[in-house]
Amino acid sequence: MKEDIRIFSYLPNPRVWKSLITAKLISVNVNVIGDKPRNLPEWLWDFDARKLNDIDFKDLTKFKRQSKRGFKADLYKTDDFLAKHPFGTVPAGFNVDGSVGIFESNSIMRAVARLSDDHNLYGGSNRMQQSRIDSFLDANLGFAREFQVYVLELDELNDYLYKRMTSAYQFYLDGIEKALLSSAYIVGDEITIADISFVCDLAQFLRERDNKNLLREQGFELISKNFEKEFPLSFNHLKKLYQTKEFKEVMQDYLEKVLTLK
Ligand SMILES: N[C@@H](CCC(=O)N[C@@H](CS)C(=O)NCC(=O)O)C(=O)O
Repeated sequence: MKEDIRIFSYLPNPRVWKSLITAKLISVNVNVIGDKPRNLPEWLWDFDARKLNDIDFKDLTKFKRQSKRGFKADLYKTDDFLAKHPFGTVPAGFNVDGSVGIFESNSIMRAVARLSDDHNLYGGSNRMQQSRIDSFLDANLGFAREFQVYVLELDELNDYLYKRMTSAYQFYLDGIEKALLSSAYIVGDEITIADISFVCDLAQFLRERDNKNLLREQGFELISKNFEKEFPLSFNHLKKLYQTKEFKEVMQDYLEKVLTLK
């Protein structure tokens, strides 16, 4: 397969789906390399990422790094990986020869979108439209970072975290709901990467619903309990996009358990 962009990550990962859906819509080739989350501590994090064997582990102690977010075990990241990815996170994107690292899932998605000229997924040649798309991507990251912390602390929640997450959720979806009042898509009348990022991040958040009992045991309700009624335009938008071919092929049945899709 011709490779336009390489991504190393744990899999499956909704943050990687942003790039995969974008790539499908514009026929760009994204090569994804990775493994289950629990196996990534047994991988060498690098452009040429590979699974380590027993001998490697002894040789590679110099690459052993304390994990920072979302992993408990130590991780093996090469110096070159950290030069290309200074925050040391996955998904980790690379250009074809590995000389440029692209991090943050929204930015990797933008890099994929930029690889094709004849489409409007990233605003075409309209720079103001591109900037408006960027605005939504930044808003998305604010929401996504908040729920990353929430999900990682889900079995040891406290009032402060719960309130922060509730307010980030309300803030983000209020904005999306308003945007969808005046246009069919988040930015304008055609799909853009702002919609793709919205679907992947919101879908990941809605899997909060898998943890209803865990929340109850700690005296909390699902934050997304009334999502469908409270944010009907966002719900319909999510549902419509999730059911289109390119999204379905990548996301498969990710939302079937937590949303009524009829
Ligand atoms: N906002 C980032 C989040 C990336 C992130 O935080 N990745 C974590 C795993 S969820 C990571 O790679 N941690 C590496 C470490 O702990 O050293 C994105 O969208 O790409």
